[in-house]
Amino acid sequence: MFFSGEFHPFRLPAPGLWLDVFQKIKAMGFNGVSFYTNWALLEGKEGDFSAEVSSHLNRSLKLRAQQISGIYLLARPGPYINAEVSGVGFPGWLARNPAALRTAEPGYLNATENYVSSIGSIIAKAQITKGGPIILVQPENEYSSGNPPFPDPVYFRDVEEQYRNAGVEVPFISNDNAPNGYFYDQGPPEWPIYGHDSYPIGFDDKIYQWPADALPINYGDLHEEQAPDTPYSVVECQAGSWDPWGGYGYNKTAARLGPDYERVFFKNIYSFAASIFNVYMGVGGTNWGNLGYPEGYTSYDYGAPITELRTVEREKYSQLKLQAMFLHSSPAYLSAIPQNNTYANGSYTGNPKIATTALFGNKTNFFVIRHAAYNSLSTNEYNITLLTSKGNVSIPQLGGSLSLVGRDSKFHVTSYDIGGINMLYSTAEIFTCRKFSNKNVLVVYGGPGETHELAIEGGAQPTVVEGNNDLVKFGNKLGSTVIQYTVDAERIIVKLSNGLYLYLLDRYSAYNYWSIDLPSDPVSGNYTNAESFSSSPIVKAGYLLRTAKVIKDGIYLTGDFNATTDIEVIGGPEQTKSLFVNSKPMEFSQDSHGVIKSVIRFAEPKLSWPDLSKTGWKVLDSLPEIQPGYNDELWTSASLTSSNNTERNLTTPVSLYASDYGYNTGYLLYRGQFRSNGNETLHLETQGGSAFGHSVWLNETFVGSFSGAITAYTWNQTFALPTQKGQNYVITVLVDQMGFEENGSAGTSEMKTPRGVLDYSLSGHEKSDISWKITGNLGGEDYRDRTRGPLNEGGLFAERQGSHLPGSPISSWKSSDLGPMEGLEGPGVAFYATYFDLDIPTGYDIPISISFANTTDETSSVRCQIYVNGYQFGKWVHNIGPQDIFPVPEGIWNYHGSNYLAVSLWALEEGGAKVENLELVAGPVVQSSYPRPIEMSPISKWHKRPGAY
Ligand code: IPT
Repeated sequence: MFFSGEFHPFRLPAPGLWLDVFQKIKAMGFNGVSFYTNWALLEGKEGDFSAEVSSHLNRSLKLRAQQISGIYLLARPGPYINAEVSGVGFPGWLARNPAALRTAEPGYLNATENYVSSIGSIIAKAQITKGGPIILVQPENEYSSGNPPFPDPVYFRDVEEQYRNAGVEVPFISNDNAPNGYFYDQGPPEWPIYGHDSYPIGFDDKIYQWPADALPINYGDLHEEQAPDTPYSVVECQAGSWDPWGGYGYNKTAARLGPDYERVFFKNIYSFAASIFNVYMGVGGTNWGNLGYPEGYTSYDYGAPITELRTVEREKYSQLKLQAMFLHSSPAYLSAIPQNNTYANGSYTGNPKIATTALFGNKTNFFVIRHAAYNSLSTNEYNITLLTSKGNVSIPQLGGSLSLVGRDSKFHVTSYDIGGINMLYSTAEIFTCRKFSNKNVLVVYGGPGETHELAIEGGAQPTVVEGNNDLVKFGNKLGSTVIQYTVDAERIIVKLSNGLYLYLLDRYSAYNYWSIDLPSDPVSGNYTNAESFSSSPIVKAGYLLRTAKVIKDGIYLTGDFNATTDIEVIGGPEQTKSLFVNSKPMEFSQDSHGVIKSVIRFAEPKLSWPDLSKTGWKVLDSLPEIQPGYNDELWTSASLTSSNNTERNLTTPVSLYASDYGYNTGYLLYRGQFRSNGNETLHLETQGGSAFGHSVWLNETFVGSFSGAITAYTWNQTFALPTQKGQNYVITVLVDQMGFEENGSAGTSEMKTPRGVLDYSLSGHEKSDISWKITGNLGGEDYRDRTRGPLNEGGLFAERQGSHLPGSPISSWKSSDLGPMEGLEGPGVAFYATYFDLDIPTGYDIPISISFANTTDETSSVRCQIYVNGYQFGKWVHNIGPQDIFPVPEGIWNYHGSNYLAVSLWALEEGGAKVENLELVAGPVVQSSYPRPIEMSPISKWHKRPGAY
């Protein structure tokens, strides 16, 4: 089984932290990671695949996934990826290509060729056949709807062909957006393994509800119809959601798609014998540097099991660990066959309120229990009759009944192997089990207060060695020791005379248990394999355990701790004499059951960092364009009288679509010159996507703004211009565009939807009376900053000058004590910058974010962008929100030296604007074994930019 989490390396541009993420995924019991690559970031200029970025990717993919973490990879390079990135991963220059996107039109396929062959050969070098971690490749993405000739096998074959030509030899997998069955009948080896998405409760965070029919109970049947000969593959199983501008924030998302969702919805998928299962997202990320799509803001936390801050504190991380570890511990699951589950309500229980679906193996059977009304909040009692190696057995045997409490779903198993001991059945869910040389250990869990029963074949004598005796009943039936107990917050440990230890936990205590594969055979490195698994220790710890190894008679563990934590090594090699945690020798004691006990002490780090109202700021006017005498000689003249853009017919004498001139990212500026007739009103139509905005000046006079609205992708506005007849004027328009649109339907070209000024009129004039110039980022597609890539900087004066880059000579700028907290008294754009040192203690993971929170004024129209050491790490649209706190990873921050923080502030209203509070805030602090300092991301420095205007 390939059990993986989706992670977008390009959303964490600090490769020094990728291994951290891989280890946290591996620690959940997963063995895989699925990742997209983003064409728009790799080929910002047509024909110019970025070598800088690619060498990075190449090195990082191979080393970090494979070497230490032992994670297999599914590569999803697109070229279409969706992924809530600008233009679905399509570079802006594609907007000038008239070919229909995602079709076999040569214009489109040729445009993709350079990217696909370049990324394809990077992937090829990192394939498992070449000793790398990549075992699967998904070409395209959700080729699931479109204009005729959709579904076009010729096109799909062409995309595959491109990857094969680049040397990709591992199997392909597809990703239908639902089980539509496209191309299922072709199948491997030439066609991909058929895979699909599952997003059962959608993306609308306004409601915390599970609609009545949202549990996809027919996926198993569809798989049988569609692709029975291929492994059942859910390439994206919803594990969170994007959140739109003005949304409710990711903590709500995480709650809505929380541990109860994982229990009910994921177990439903496992009941179909999933072989390839990828949760989307496994890890949150950041839409830094304008890489996001228009509907989304900077954070792409997604409410994922691992947060954008890389913490594992969400309960859904722990819950998912229980599930993944169970499957990891259950090789019998791999060959179990889903039964005819059409009539699940009442089956096995006779209780119509309970639905049971089954998977039968050679010996071991698996049963998934849920409420018939899957979203029921009530408690349903049941008794159940299950097929075991001793025939049908009615459970519980020792009286009473079982219960399903609220939104829950459970696995019951029968005839389950615990290292040579047959467990006849268990209604408690299995976390893991191991056979060590001196004992067998089974760790099970249940909901608080529930009654569970399990039966171990043979007549072994049970003894409660820890916990409340009164909660346990023993019996001897069916030639087995039957144990019934009530789940308590205090664990119960039962020892059987056959050497089996049962750890009976409640779900929440189970979250503290870990079992990490030992490194094994050097050929597979740390990849999961039977040998490493069967001997890997079971450890009770706390926040996170990362790695385990055994050297001679010592056990070496690494992990992260957020409190002083008791450690118990419950099972491991028999002859252990010493324990090391995070390389430190620990106090060592072993009880009569062979359990090693110790304690790791948490020491609060001393934290201090600068108060941003005291670092001393400098300020630059970032709108010199409205000053008299401003020279726009070096700007691009808007001179194209036609456009290849297929999404909108030109209604102006010359195109003003930004991408027609190679400006594909960030802020856009226009200057229109005209001679006045003394009585003008200007009508303007701009387009920038959800939450975009614009401001307009006549010479240095502000004439108005559009502050943005969630549903306003386009805006029409009329301005009375205070003109005098016969004078020459310049109209300056600043447009915040939010990225290119999506392109979900093949053969359409929505991605090309233009950005910037669409149309205008000036009363009493021909349109041609205005002559326009345009700029975006300096150089457009010949972008200057090869390190941070083509999207990071937009068209603000300060950005064109590179003033966001460290080393920028700010000493010549004006001083501003409070910087952005001083702000502007009228509309305009200011650019603030400050240098300060950080000295953060090593040995800890201390995520630092920039906070704009705690403002009293919720409505003022102000847009800020923040840049840390040159990387744009936040786009704050105060009047729309919801994001006020912007995480910046270590590695972008320099935790042990100088940092350069810059903030652009665009005040859109007459009264000006300021940031009330700007501070550095720490996320959850953990004492961490992850090697620090973190390797710095490439931080190229400011130098005077030739040709900057
Ligand atoms: C699925 C996309 O494949 C993925 O890239 C991402 O956009 C995700 O949606 C939503 O976050 S498409 C699925 C909604 C059918």
